Amino acid sequence: MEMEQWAFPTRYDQDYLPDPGSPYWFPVRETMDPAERDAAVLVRLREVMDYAYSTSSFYRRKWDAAGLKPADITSFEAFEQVPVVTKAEMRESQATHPPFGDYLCCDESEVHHIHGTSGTTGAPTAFALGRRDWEVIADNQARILWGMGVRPGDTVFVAALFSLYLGSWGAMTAAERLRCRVLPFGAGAQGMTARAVTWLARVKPAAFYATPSYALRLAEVAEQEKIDPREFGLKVMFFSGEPGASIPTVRRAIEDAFGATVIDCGTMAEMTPFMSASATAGTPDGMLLWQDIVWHEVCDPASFRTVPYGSEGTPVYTHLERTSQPMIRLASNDLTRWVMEDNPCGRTYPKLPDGVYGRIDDMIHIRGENVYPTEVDNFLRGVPDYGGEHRIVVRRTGSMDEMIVRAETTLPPGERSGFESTTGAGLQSLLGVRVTFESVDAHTLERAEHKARRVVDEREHTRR
Ligand code: 8LQ
Repeated sequence: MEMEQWAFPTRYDQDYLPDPGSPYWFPVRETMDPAERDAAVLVRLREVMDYAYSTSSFYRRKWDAAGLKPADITSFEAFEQVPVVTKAEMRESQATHPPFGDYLCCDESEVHHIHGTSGTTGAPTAFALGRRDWEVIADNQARILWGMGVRPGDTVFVAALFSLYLGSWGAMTAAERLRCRVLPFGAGAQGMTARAVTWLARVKPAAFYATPSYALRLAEVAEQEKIDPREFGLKVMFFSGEPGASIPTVRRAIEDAFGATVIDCGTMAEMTPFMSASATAGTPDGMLLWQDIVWHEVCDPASFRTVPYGSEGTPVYTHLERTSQPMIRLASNDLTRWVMEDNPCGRTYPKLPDGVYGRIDDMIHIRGENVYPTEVDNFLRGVPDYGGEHRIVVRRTGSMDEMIVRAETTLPPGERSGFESTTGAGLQSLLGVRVTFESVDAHTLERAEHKARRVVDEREHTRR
């Protein structure tokens, strides 16, 4: 079967646009028999590995040590033996081969954008994006935006940080390729959220991109400004960067506030085109894995072999088109569950029905139980009189670990005892651990302008 513009190295026709009536950008690729698609991907995996092996000492060293050659990859079973790449290895490679590491597979003169981790601790990692790669990224993400229902001529409002963060730039370049009007508004500067409200009300864009936390923040500020966010007239809101768009109560809160379709997307900045995991207009829940753009595996976190559909594991990602810093089996350290079922939109991709629910490192281990911070978020958002923000504090008192959930409420101080006892008891039965629940006034906990950080684990300090 002929797949549209399927080649490596990749170069897409920059003038191509689908038939206006088509829900698909590339109808064949998106709806083909998954087994046939996988067969094409397997050949591509060998090509990408061949390319990386011949252009980077990083991959050569790594695969030589594992005793494997690109030509050995004749099955997915063989591919699953390829050792994963970790963030620590990339940091190490960049320390010894600054600034891009010896996994840069193209000439430095080809680098078109530099982005990087915004991590406040430890050495930053630089992302080098090649000139041709940037064009291919734009094309792929335009294709995914098309799947979300965004169309040429639509105004796309980008309300995320324009800095090292790749999310905003990735959304912008995708919208440009789709022949949209982009409003690269940004976020994070003093007073900018109130101005975003004004601009949204004036411009009435069709589409909006941000982190889910920031969309909720924006809705609060709009309310303070006496503007109903539904008046913005948004059609599609797409999110990446953190869990939220697939957390049921968070998703509902955004849908209710803005009256728009909420779409979850996003893998990792290193994996740009990071939108390769994304919902669509016809399958708006969860995220589809667009396997012909990036190869997504969900793996056992110890063996890094794929788990069967229906099971939970950690995503491992492989670029199929990048020639600058191709990631081949990048370990995400996130958690998800994948399924293969008929998607209402007709795309034959596997799906993450609950999105990515968090990072393995962020899971709280307390008294033999594992607590996902997203479970707490989901629960609290469903509680009447919740004020919209909370913190989870874990500390050690004597020899016991203690978990304190501090949540905002809109109730006045004298009328909170019912709220406190029911919410505390509800949390305790949901999580299976003892919880000390406290309430605080609404609008007193700081809101995230980017990705929310709600867990304060004081035991980390005790250990050090
Ligand atoms: N992460 C990113 N997107 C997520 C999602 N939709 N659901 C749950 N967790 C998500 C530029 C893109 O937004 C990707 C991005 O945020 O890249 P970063 O900054 O490298 O952060 C990657 C991490 O964000 C992932 O590993 C997830 O934990 C989270």
